Amino acid sequence: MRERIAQFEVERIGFLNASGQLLEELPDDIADLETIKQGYRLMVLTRLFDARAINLQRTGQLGTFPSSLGQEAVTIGFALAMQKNDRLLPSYREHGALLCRGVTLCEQLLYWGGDERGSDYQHARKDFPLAVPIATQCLHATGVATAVKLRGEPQAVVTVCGDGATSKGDFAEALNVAGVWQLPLLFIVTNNQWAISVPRAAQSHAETLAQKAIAAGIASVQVDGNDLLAMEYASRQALERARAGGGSFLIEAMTYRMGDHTTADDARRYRDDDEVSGHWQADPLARIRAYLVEHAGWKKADEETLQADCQAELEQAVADYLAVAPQPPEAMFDYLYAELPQAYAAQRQQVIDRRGQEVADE
Ligand SMILES: Cc1ncc(C[n+]2csc(CCOP(=O)(O)OP(=O)(O)O)c2C)c(N)n1
Ligand SMILES: [Mg+2]
Repeated sequence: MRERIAQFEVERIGFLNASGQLLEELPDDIADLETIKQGYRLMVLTRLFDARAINLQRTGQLGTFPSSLGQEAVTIGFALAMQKNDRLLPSYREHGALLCRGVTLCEQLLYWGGDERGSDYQHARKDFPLAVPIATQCLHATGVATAVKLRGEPQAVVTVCGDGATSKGDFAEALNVAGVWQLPLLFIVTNNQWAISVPRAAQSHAETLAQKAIAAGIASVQVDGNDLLAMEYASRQALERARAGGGSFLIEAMTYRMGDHTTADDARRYRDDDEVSGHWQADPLARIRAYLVEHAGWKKADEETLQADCQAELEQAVADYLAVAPQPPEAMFDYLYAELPQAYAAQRQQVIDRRGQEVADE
């Protein structure tokens, strides 16, 4: 006997072509124009922030920084779809989502400047700090989603990781438990085609990354991640479903990392300029701006005002960041434990004593 016992397919969602024109009629419950304008503003601010952060790093005023250039529609699209009390467990390239959640530019600069106070978000108290260890946040998110579910809370949880992260055990384990326990959890896989110097094709032989959810019994879709409308829409549907008890969901967001991996990388050593410049034709900002021009009467003057406002907001944040007095060296012991273990307490005291000695020697 031989019969088909299961069948799977992966759909792709996109509403706008690369020039911002509609590919099909929009669904009735597409985001309203005010939400899209808010999203566009955050995209502009994020792009300016990105460039400024790199300048600060190059002039010794910030630590290593990972650019999100080209990925703004992914990160802002899903964040726009979240409700205030949903919880976010981000990776390190989610500057735009953090902004949307109410994390300030100054807090983000503090974090990338090596100051732990930047992770103590004043407005997004229940969101998690960035996770730099790859894919670990996916497992943390299953814990948070389990707590939400056990408490019977009506919220959903979102976690974000990259294409490279999907090769890690943590990712597979998180998907598995999210499926078994039907957790209210949305996985956003930002497929920006690169994991530092490892291209997507060398990462997995699977045709899509969305299909990795299928084995865990989780619904998934591939979305044009450079289309803000599609990202917001697909994320909102997945979150509504999760909040209503429908279980987890995975979105593979197709985009491209336009910049270096971080300020410590030089991507010209492993990829062609031609490949990168070709992707500018799918620039998510130009695309949604074209949509607003056509459907929301967005004018040159609106654009100029927006750019000037964002620039002023950014410069104020940079000034605030640079005015924060650095913490003393012993602060490095202060943010991991509620009560410092004896061994570390002794080391902390040594740091203080040594500094006292240095001051005395001067
Ligand atoms: C556990 C762990 N292993 C290795 C690294 C080093 N590392 C930093 S970023 C990165 C690549 C991640 O690629 P991807 O998941 O595609 O995310 P992207 O950087 O493209 O956003 C690696 C291997 C790390 N941070 N954590
Ligand atoms: Mg990647």
